[in-house]
Amino acid sequence: MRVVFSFLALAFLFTSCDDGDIITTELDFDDTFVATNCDDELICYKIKTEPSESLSVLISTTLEELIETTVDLDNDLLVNLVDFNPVFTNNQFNYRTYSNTITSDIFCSVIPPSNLGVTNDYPTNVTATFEITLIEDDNDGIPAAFEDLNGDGDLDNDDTDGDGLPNYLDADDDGDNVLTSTEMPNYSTEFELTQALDTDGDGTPNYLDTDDDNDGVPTINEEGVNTPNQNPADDISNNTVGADYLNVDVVNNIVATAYRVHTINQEFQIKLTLTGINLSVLTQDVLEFGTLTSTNSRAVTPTF
Ligand SMILES: [Ca+2]
Ligand SMILES: [Ca+2]
Ligand SMILES: [Ca+2]
Ligand SMILES: [Ca+2]
Repeated sequence: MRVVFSFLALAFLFTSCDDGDIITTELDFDDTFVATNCDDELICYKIKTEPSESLSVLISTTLEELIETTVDLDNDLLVNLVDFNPVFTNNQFNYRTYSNTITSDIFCSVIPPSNLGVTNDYPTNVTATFEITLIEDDNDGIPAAFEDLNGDGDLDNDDTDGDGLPNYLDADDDGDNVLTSTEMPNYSTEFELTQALDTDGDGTPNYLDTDDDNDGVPTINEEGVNTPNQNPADDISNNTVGADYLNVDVVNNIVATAYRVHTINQEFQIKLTLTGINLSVLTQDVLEFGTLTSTNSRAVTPTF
């Protein structure tokens, strides 16, 4: 329903009349857009068929510059967007119609396709305003809401192992070098904390328990079989029982010296609004161009 509403809203934006102007243009583009680096610039565009039309705007930036992050001043394991609201002026905007079917390769191709059959081309200069949001998650199988251990609604102040990574970004919440996803085999979309594995039955689920088998040797030190590789899950003396950190009868104690590398997934939501549109066929000068979602990841290793 939300998408349908957006379509209608966009169509209305371009079909309203003023002072008797006859507006024949009706746009019903999707509310997402595509962005491609083109030389030193970024082209943001959207295309449709039946009829073939395109909207495009060329902006003096790159996708990498838009989503650039910088290390947090208070915690070098965290990052922040350099600019969450960049504005660019004097960008070339084109609304085009075509007689032939078009594909995305009409933009920024070394050899543009021939016979596009452009029937109308409406160019103008616009101001492009971005609103960028960065959402990070450890994708460890524990929904972020359950990583708010003290229930105060603030995800940043829950850090079970004290390594500087709050639990919702920490793929190894208890800091025992066994990934939370490995310690949570019972994960389901209907997640309940009571489903969490608790091998030693001490009331603390494995993913928050630093001695999972309660044998007195911290899980992070149970790396006696292989050369320590910051992964106790692959140290198995008895295949029947499983990894030594879950085997109360194996108590190899190799003192750990490092945390494992942590991967943090990133989702950048990039919303673009164009203003200052000055086209004879349109009366409005503002266009909610749409939203682009870009994903990435980063790796950090907390100080041991
Ligand atoms: Ca942590
Ligand atoms: Ca976590
Ligand atoms: Ca554990
Ligand atoms: Ca053990």
